[in-house]
Amino acid sequence: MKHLHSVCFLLLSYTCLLLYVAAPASANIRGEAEALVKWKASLVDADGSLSTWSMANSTSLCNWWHVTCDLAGHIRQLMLIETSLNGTLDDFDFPAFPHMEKLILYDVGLYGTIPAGIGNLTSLVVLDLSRNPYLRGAIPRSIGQLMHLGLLRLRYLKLDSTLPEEIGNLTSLDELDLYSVTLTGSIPPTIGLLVKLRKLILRNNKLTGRIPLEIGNMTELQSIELDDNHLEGQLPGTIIHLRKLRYLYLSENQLGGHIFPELGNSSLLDEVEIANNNFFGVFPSSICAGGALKFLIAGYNGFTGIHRQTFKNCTSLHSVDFTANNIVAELRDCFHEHLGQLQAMDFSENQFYGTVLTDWGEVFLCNYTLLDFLDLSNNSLHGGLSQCFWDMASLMFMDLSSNSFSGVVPFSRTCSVDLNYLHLANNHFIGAFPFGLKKCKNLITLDLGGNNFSGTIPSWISKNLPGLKFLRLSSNTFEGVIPLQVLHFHKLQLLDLSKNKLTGPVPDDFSNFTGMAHEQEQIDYVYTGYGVHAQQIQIVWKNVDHVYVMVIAGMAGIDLSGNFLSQEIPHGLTTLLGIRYLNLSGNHLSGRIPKDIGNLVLLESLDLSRNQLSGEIPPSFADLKTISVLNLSSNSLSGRIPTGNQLQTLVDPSIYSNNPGLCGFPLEDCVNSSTPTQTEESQAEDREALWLYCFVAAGFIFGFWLYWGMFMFRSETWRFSFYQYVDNMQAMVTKKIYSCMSHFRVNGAE
Ligand SMILES: *[C@@H]1O[C@H](CO)[C@@H](O)[C@H](O)[C@H]1NC(C)=O
Ligand SMILES: *[C@@H]1O[C@H](CO)[C@@H](O)[C@H](O)[C@H]1NC(C)=O
Ligand SMILES: *[C@@H]1O[C@H](CO)[C@@H](O)[C@H](O)[C@H]1NC(C)=O
Ligand SMILES: *[C@@H]1O[C@H](CO)[C@@H](O)[C@H](O)[C@H]1NC(C)=O
Ligand SMILES: *[C@@H]1O[C@H](CO)[C@@H](O)[C@H](O)[C@H]1NC(C)=O
Ligand SMILES: *[C@@H]1O[C@H](CO)[C@@H](O)[C@H](O)[C@H]1NC(C)=O
Ligand SMILES: *[C@@H]1O[C@H](CO)[C@@H](O)[C@H](O)[C@H]1NC(C)=O
Ligand SMILES: *[C@@H]1O[C@H](CO)[C@@H](O)[C@H](O)[C@H]1NC(C)=O
Ligand SMILES: *[C@@H]1O[C@H](CO)[C@@H](O)[C@H](O)[C@H]1NC(C)=O
Ligand SMILES: *[C@@H]1O[C@H](CO)[C@@H](O)[C@H](O)[C@H]1NC(C)=O
Ligand SMILES: *[C@@H]1O[C@H](CO)[C@@H](O)[C@H](O)[C@H]1NC(C)=O
Ligand SMILES: CC(=O)N[C@H]1CO[C@H](CO)[C@@H](O)[C@@H]1O
Repeated sequence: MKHLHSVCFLLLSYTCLLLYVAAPASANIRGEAEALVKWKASLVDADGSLSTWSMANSTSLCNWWHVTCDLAGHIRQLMLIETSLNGTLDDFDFPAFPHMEKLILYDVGLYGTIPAGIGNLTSLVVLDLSRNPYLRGAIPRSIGQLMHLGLLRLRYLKLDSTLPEEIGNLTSLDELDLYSVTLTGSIPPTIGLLVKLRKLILRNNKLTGRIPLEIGNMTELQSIELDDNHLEGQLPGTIIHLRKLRYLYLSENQLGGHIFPELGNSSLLDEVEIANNNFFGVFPSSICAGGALKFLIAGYNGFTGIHRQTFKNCTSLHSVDFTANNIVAELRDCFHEHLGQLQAMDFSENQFYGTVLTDWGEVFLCNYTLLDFLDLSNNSLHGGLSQCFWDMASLMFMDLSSNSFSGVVPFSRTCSVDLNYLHLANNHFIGAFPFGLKKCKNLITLDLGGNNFSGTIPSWISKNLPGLKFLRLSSNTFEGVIPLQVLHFHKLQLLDLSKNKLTGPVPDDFSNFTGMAHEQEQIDYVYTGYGVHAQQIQIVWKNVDHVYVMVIAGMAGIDLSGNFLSQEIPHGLTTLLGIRYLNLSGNHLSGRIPKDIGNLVLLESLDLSRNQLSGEIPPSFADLKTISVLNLSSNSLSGRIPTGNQLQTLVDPSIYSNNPGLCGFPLEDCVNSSTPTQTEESQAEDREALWLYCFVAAGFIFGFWLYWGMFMFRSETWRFSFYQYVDNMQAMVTKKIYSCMSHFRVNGAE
């Protein structure tokens, strides 16, 4: 009996316990269903993605779309991706979901703010509200209550708020990703409490102030992405405690100071990007001490030197970019040992000096057989170019412009099949057009300008370099005629042969010269393993000599100025409807300006000055509707300057000066307006006057006869004859008017 009692008691207690646990559980589950249905009611749900959410279905909550339950039937995950709900979170009853571990509302059309109630999701491990660009306002402080949160991802919102210091309460956080959410203010020092954080992504915001020292406490950090903010001050020294750091992205801020040598100690350091800041001093010696560094991007800073040992141990380095610093250093000192993996090297716009040959004549750069991008432009390097450059099998882009390289470009029987871009401009190279280029069949850009190349332009260039789009040979001493074959380049967009000693006529069959025949819509980016670069080429455009960066499509033009070219301007030029500039100034061109020049409607800059052109300026000039720089001075042009909307804006008379026969705006008025070169306006006026004149005369004669004839011929027969006569008369006068008008029209069209 006693035993029975005990068993009964036990059973009873167990049932009670079950009831106690189960009853509230089902009540909670019903509450979760109600909460979802209530939120759904506040949304538009245009695409029906929530159609299963209904109280009629509340018993099968775990089968509702986008919902996942735990074993007890509570909602563990709510995951909506790329739907259009068009609503807010205001009616989301957060306390109803104490078991929710994952809330993902990615690109669902939310607007409004993130409610403070979100802090009630105390079991939450993953929170992602990315790509709801109309979600505004603060990150609620209550976010700090999410003690279990491992991932907080809010990308591409427009919060316009600060990062609350309560962020430091999220001590379980593994990844904090607030990429492009318009964060303002500074990074709170409490961030240092996130000692488990591996990824810190605050890229592309408006953060100000310094990087807090406390960052050094986050010893699990592998990735720091703070690029594209307004951060300032020095890099905190504590960062060297981050022994697991692999990726350090700090580009595009206003950070300054020195880079400390210990940064390279991390044996895992893989990528360092610190471009576009104000870092200065000598770049430390040991950036590769860890041995794993692959990318070092440090352009657009104020570094003044580079340590001899900087690239020692950089055996994994792929890309190094120090463009636009102030580095004074001997180039080959920095690379006294073979770093075998290097693919991209950009040391442009510094003051690197020395030769690219070693003391004993052995080349060092060519040992980088994987190199595909080499930019050493705008430094102080000198010496000859080694033949081995042509053997660098991966080379795709090489820019040695604006140095003091000299000598003959060496001959070679080979050329990298990948070589697309070759810039040797503004050096002291001599000799004939480099014969070695004959093998560089895939060149797109060739710039040999500003050297001392001489001899003729070879006729093989268009056949051997069929893909060429940009050819610049200006400011050399090339002589002889322009070979007809130059017009066989069917992709050429830019032809600059200016400032040489070329003679003879401008070749004139442009039928295969199709690269300039229509507007170019493609932007020519340089794609390398290291990244995408904008094409750059030096051109004289609108009287300004500058480096044109092709970030907009459609640059095309011809510059043959400053040679000894003679004969007429070929009419074929007027078929090049894509060109935006044409410069033929400073030659011996004679004859008339082609009458269809107005076809070149994209022309913005036209210079025909300092030639022997004669005749009138063709009226089609008025069709040059985008012309903004024009120069026709110092020719023998005559007659009235045409008028047209765009031409009226060119008010500087000097652009027509030194043409004794020219008149009209902006020069003096033409004295004799009856010359055949009168403007259309005055022609129209004259025509109107003539019409009037002719009609008055006709009316007078007609009326005279009608009136006086009535009196003269009274008898019926006579009267009949008279009206017949009047009819004839009328026909005759009309004929006269027409012949008078057509005579005028012929004159006017001339
Ligand atoms: C209930 O849910 C099931 C599956 O989720 C669905 O097929 C059904 O249409 C729903 N019923 C109602 C009334 O929404
Ligand atoms: C979302 O709803 C608001 C107001 O209810 C409306 O003004 C807006 O046009 C809607 N947006 C879309 C994308 O449907
Ligand atoms: C949460 O963060 C605030 C501000 O940093 C701090 O005052 C508070 O003590 C923290 N609470 C907990 C529980 O850590
Ligand atoms: C965190 O960093 C600060 C500043 O670097 C330091 O003073 C503090 O001792 C660190 N705290 C911990 C717990 O390591
Ligand atoms: C860190 O780097 C510095 C300077 O390069 C060096 O002196 C030091 O020994 C390194 N520390 C460790 C622990 O490797
Ligand atoms: C290069 O590596 C060696 C061996 O790991 C090390 O002793 C030396 O300090 C490193 N030098 C630099 C400049 O990083
Ligand atoms: C470059 O490579 C050649 C042969 O491959 C080798 O003899 C020479 O020592 C290397 N030069 C340097 C500076 O590594
Ligand atoms: C060379 O670099 C200097 C300094 O960065 C710059 O001012 C100049 O424009 C550059 N010249 C060329 C041709 O790029
Ligand atoms: C070209 O050669 C002439 C004569 O030798 C010299 O005066 C001139 O400086 C050289 N120009 C260049 C760009 O090297
Ligand atoms: C145009 O190209 C075709 C085919 O390459 C060639 O036969 C023809 O001679 C060229 N015409 C001119 C004027 O260059
Ligand atoms: C045409 O070329 C000459 C140099 O040959 C230059 O001085 C002039 O500025 C250029 N004209 C225009 C409009 O760019
Ligand atoms: C039940 C519950 O935890 N409610 C809390 C939800 O969040 C708001 C704002 O943080 C608190 O005020 C409530 O107490």
